[in-house]
Amino acid sequence: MELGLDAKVLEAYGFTKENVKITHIGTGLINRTYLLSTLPEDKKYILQNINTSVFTKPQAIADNLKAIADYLVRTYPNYPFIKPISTVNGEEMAQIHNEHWRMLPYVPHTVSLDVLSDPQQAYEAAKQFGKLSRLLNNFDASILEPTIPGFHDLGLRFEQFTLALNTTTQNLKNKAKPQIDAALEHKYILDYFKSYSHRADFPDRVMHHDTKISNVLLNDKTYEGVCVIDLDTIMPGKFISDLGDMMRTYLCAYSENETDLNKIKIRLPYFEALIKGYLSEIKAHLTKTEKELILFSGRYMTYMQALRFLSDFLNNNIYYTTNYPTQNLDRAKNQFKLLYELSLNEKELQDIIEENIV
Ligand code: GN1
Ligand code: MG
Repeated sequence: MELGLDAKVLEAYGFTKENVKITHIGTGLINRTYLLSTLPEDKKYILQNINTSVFTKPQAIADNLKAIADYLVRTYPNYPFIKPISTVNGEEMAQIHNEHWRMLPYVPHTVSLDVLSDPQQAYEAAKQFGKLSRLLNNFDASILEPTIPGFHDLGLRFEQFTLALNTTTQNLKNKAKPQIDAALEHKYILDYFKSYSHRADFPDRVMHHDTKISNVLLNDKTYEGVCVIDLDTIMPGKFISDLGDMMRTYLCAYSENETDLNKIKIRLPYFEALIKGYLSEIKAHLTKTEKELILFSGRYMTYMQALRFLSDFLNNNIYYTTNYPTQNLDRAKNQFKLLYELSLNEKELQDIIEENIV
């Protein structure tokens, strides 16, 4: 069948290929996502194939989402938490020929953006991620199972980079020489994090772990935030993950795929909006240590993503989807440039934080 989608997947959810129209949507690098529209009445659903070489424990995703959904239904019943729709047999996922599929409700009158074109969008998105963490502030994060163990553990990512460096070819090493040097020079970011990680007021929280703008649904007319999506990596983590990944992905007008490094600049109004939106939800719950690490969160996540892209390049592009052989190296260059811009603007950024933290 077209689009690599077996008819049995549709049958698991009570559809046939005659009564639905399927289109490939989304820009994720990991899972495959489809929009399914029923014929003739045009009800919409999201159908996703879970990449089980990345998410090796799809059951953990299902269990986490169930635990959180049950909690939110009890505590904040009006919150639109996007939980999977069961198969006709009452299962949380459909397993077809070793592939895992799930179906999600389609939220009408919403849009998901790939790029931000107005600081207000940063405000709304950050508010949504902050809201999710606020609503889950009293939820026991330890009952969730990490769906990707060590996902945002910079120590692990540095080890993986070292391993890639030790096992790659001389040719790839030569190509990536400046970025390898940059990776080693920035190791102080990891050391700085380690000096904080054992503090008592640096708790594990429920984090989304993938706060890119396309993972927030906005109202299609007012652009107000509605809810967050792409919930595979909701799991225990540190506060810096979500805020830091928003800095990494919202502050520059160009994405991690941009190869013209002159375009990699930081937009201060977006930073201000992001800080205001996030803190409007979560400020009252942040500890002293977390507040101290607000600006650092952007560095932490940008450095980690640079390491991840660089490692994948050295590993011959086995993880991220790429369109050309040096794309992961280009992405790493882009992220190191962003890291540089974060340092360059440190004073202005910290001033904005100080104004909004009181
Ligand atoms: C991956 O698949 P996608 O685009 O939602 C990755 C994130 C990276 C991102 C970089 C499970 O997310 O951690 O930040 O690519 N997700 C996983 O674009 O590795
Ligand atoms: Mg994702």
